[in-house]
Amino acid sequence: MDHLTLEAVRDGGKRVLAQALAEAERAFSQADLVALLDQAYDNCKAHVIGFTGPPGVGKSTLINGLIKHWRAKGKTVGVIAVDPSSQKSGGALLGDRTRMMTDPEDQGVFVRSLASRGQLGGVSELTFPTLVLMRAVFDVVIVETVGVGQSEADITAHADSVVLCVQPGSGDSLQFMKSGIMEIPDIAVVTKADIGGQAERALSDLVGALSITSHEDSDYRVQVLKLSAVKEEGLDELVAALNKHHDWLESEDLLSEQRLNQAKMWLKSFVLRDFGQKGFALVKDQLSGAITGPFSLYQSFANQIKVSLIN
Ligand SMILES: Nc1nc2c(ncn2[C@@H]2O[C@H](COP(=O)(O)OP(=O)(O)O)[C@@H](O)[C@H]2O)c(=O)[nH]1
Ligand SMILES: [Mg+2]
Repeated sequence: MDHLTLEAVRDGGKRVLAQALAEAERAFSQADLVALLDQAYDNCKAHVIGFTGPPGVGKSTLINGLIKHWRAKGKTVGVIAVDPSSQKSGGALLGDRTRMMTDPEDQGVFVRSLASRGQLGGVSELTFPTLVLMRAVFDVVIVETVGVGQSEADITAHADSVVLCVQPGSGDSLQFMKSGIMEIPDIAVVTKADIGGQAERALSDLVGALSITSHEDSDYRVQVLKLSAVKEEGLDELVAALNKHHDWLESEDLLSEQRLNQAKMWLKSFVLRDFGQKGFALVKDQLSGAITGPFSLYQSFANQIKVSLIN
């Protein structure tokens, strides 16, 4: 891959992007790729939205509906589907694929599937370079994970806005939220509102749960709504809620802060993965303030650690 610039990726369509992502997910010791990723890090243009909630709640169907909505408005969309279970079963992802029916000829929508590698930080390590590149290319980047618990903490760290999906007639997500296992979302939606009375009940349960757990030290109020992806009802309202949250993040200057923290978290977990606590201790102080170019910084860290450990 010779001197692939961000402009070349933006202009090259899905084939060039897929090629760059494949390299970024394998390794990025090549100077070209490091430069590309750092350039992408500095040129984020997407609103990154995470969707969370138990399997079957309707996330993929909803995402499909939103893709249609944004494409109709001329916005480009990238999707990162993270599947913790696919390593073993190989099954869940296939289900997602069949429901995410995007037009392969449409250069404005792109789906990347990633299998997470086990428990500890696996999602973050894999997802960060992919996320950085995709958010420099698309107007909207969606991250969907399957499952609850650890993967949800990861998604919160990666997204600007987090949407929790709750299924009518199931108190699972509410229990998670009440017990503090799960991060508080920015927007909570009751899916499958076409089912009827149960959706109303779920909605009031959600409002109740969110009134006892709220974003501390923040004046943002979690938005709660119900929708039906199948009937295409409530999607405009969700998009409006997402825009409202994004505007709030911008007005509070929180977007750059969140992205800086993501970069630091990734650097930490990547250094720990490659060099352990002993290696991390050598470079830890360099992560305390502002950082630039996380991918070249990783190279610099790796070199510093190797030199120190040899001497
Ligand atoms: N009635 C109804 N069913 C839905 C709706 N959205 C999704 N479903 C169904 O719920 C099941 C799981 O949906 P899916 O999007 O794969 O859920 P995910 O596992 O959270 O991604 C599928 O059978 C969908 O057809 C909806 O708005 N109304
Ligand atoms: Mg799904």
